[in-house]
Amino acid sequence: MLIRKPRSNEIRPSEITPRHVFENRRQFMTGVGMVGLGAIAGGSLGGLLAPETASAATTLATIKNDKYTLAGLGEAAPTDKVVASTYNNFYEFGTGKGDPADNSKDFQPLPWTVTVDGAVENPGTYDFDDLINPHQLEERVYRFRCVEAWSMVVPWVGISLGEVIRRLGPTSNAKYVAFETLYDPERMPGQNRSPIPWPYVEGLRMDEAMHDLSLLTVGMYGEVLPNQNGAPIRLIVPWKYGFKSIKSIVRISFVEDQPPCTWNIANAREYGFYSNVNPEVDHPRWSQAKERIVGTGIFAERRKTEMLNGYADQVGSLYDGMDMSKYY
Ligand SMILES: Nc1nc2c(c(=O)[nH]1)N[C@H]1C(S)=C(S)[C@@H](COP(=O)(O)O)O[C@H]1N2
Ligand SMILES: [Mo]
Repeated sequence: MLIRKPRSNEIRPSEITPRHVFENRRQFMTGVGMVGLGAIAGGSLGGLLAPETASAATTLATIKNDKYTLAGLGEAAPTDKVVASTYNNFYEFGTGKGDPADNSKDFQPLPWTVTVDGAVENPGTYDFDDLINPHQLEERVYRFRCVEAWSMVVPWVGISLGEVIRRLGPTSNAKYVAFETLYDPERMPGQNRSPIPWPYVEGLRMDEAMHDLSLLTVGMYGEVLPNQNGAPIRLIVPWKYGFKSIKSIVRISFVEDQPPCTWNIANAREYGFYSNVNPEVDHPRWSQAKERIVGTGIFAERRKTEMLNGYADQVGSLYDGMDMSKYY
């Protein structure tokens, strides 16, 4: 499918349409079903996020995906929004949990482009607006489990990664998808130090990337993604440890060989390519059997970590016959 390259002088409908009209139209579109990624009739996410309008319109219209809900996780409430946006790992803005929120305040995510290359029919540099159709945004509540043995429950907003990949058209040589974060030390001050090599890179096997659970994420709690959570576009792969969910993506490459991943480069013994959440395979320095629920206080009871973070029914078959302790 053709991905539309906008002319630079084109006025985007969301820039001229009042938000309530835009959102009503969006609701109408929901009833009709999915629309094509390129053929957007009205509205663009970038328009909503543009500096002139951002303060007035950071709320995103979403389709609530009823497969991935709070109830489905057995939860009554998500993690507090303030907690989820002030307790972060985003080394590009510092290694402390509060650093990303403190040091990303002035980061301007837009304009933003994502370069698509490798074994793919539609390579190119895409404007954020051409990759993400605002009419397809879904809200999905996922449990999110960091390798450091803490977890959160977050209502993410995004679009199925597989949906986007299908339109980009990987060729039969594409066995893996590699992702890369922006490298710009002036805008990401943590990159002036090297606790890990830059740019941050990650990857998935093609079947993992195509799985419905893999979410190309642009928002959370019904609003655009805060800078510290990986604006404007990041990955969420809920059955894997959090570090697979790479933030602020500028490149998507379709490749034949297993791509390098930042934490694996930094410490291969501790962090593997797969990094599937697994209570039975301990990290060399700590147990993965339980997790602390972020925001519940240090004396709160720990939760038992579930196989594949509770998504085993959905993704377990991806690893049939694979020794998960060898391929950790
Ligand atoms: N580019 C980049 N992506 C990243 C990281 C990072 O440091 N840089 N940290 C990872 C880790 S370890 C985790 S647990 C999650 C944290 O996501 P959150 O801050 O939105 O909870 O982001 C992941 N993605
Ligand atoms: Mo993490």
